[in-house]
Amino acid sequence: MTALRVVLGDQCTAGLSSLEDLDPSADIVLMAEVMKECTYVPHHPKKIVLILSAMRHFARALEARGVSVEYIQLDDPDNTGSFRGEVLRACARHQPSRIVVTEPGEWRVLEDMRTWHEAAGIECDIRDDTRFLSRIQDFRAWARGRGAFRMETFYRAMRLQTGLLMDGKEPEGGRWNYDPENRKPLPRAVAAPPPPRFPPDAITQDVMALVAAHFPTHFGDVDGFALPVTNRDARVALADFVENRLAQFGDWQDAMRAGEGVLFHALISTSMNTGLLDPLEACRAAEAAFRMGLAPLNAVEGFIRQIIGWREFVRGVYWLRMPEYAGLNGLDAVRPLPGLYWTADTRMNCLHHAVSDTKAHAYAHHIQRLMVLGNFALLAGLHPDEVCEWFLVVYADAYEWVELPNVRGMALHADGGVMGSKPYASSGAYINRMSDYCHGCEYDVTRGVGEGACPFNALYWDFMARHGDRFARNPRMAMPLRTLSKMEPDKLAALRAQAAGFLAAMDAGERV
Ligand code: FAD
Ligand code: DLZ
Ligand code: SF4
Repeated sequence: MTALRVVLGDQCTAGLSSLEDLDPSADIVLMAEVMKECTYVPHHPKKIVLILSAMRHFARALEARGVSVEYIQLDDPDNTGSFRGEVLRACARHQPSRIVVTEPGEWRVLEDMRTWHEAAGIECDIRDDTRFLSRIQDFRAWARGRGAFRMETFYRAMRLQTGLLMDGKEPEGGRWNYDPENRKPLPRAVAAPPPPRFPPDAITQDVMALVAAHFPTHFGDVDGFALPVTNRDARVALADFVENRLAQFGDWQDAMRAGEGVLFHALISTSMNTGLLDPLEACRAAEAAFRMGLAPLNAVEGFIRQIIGWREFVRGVYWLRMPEYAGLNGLDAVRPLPGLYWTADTRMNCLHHAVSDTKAHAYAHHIQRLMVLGNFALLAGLHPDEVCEWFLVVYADAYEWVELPNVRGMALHADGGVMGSKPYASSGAYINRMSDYCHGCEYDVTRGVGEGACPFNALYWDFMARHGDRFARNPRMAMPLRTLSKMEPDKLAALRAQAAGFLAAMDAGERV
């Protein structure tokens, strides 16, 4: 009785639920590089390299354990180009009695998977993804009956569930959340140790050549690819972070510096999202560093919160609210995405660096994504569909389950406040405080109007004026709205005219 066990590109995990009861003497694992997954959005070439190389390494690791793996390469002439096509082709070849698969990370793939059983005429067992700490049904049960549910409440439940940083039933140190201590600007004298690089082996080099040949027009390139593509390397990357950057992760978590994209961040999202690194293992390694006195509580709590809090929470929101979540546009934003998101050709130094880093590395850290790229999109009223697609394309860690709530919800506030109780809107002052971008900028961050004034300032007040009524009853928006209401009408009019002029120039394709 052969089972066909289908493993997707972001499921490169030895303990995957679909492999749990695998019988090596009878079962076949199917892994397929398919054109549809490479092009449903035109992914950054480094993202495609990461996934295809991780798949090839994982297939070898399974074979080394005696598992029969049917591995279909992208340029196989018989490759049908889709999961469905490859599953049906494998069923015709092997006549399995059933298909076993772990639920995917994207709604569109789940929809497709649900048709496999009928198309193949055999049972298709779609199993829970146990790599997450909170199952989809657990999150649903937790969310039921809560009008507004917040990450912080969920996070506390996850701390209790995992026992991470707990002192009995109380949080370690007496507080659940040390975020207020994690917003320090980075002094010039502080240097961040560079993260380790994982030079491509022969398998990765083959994949790089394949990807460079097939996707020459995609944003970015394969050059300099150095991400972990195996479980072993992902664990080396984690250990390096814990040893060299974790202790300062908290303090400088929100800081940005021109030319240094990673700073004290962990650079492990690509590994966790591809299945190469266990999120709980990452949290336990950080907790151990705290217990040994090697990293302070604010850093370790902050890191653990990102993983068992935010990462699990966004996935819960995604599966709870799909498919309608993908269409939400709560602030009625309609402006097309400007070309500068692809070219980095802008006078705004912060955006120039955030886009350039993204293009070079398929990575930008959280604050670059939220407070520069996302903030600008929010203030300028860019259409959520276009912004979401951009974020899905450009980051090596992007899958819809994590990208969509972060972009449509957290950054664009298009979900009516599910992901955040207030929009993450800010003027240039925030970027100036948290980075050195403004020093090298053609614009003047201290000015709101006139030639050379920082666009973020006028756009911020224009945003507040446009949406003031919507946020009037939101206590977290009281302060900026009070300032707005006290503003001289002439001053506000000048700021709004400045914003309108800037947006018109941007829409006309001028270099802004
Ligand atoms: P660190 O800053 O070192 O954090 C450690 C880990 O915490 C990350 O690896 C990640 O797994 C987790 N984490 C932190 N914040 C979040 C969050 N908000 N949501 C989910 N996990 C989080 N993360 C993705 O994995 N894929 C995405 O497509 C993605 N898109 C984003 C888009 C926007 C607009 C924003 C604001 C955030 C997005 N994030 C996304 C979250 C976060 O920016 C990245 O997880 C992080 O930058 C990855 O780098 P790191 O491993 O160095 O993270
Ligand atoms: C993102 C991606 C890419 C680029 N290519 C493949 C592939 O060729 N084969 C594969 O199995 N998976 C790939 N993936 C990951 C899938 O898109 C991912 O599994 C789904 O989006 C569900 O999370
Ligand atoms: Fe960005 Fe404004 Fe600072 Fe320039 S001055 S880097 S546009 S925030």
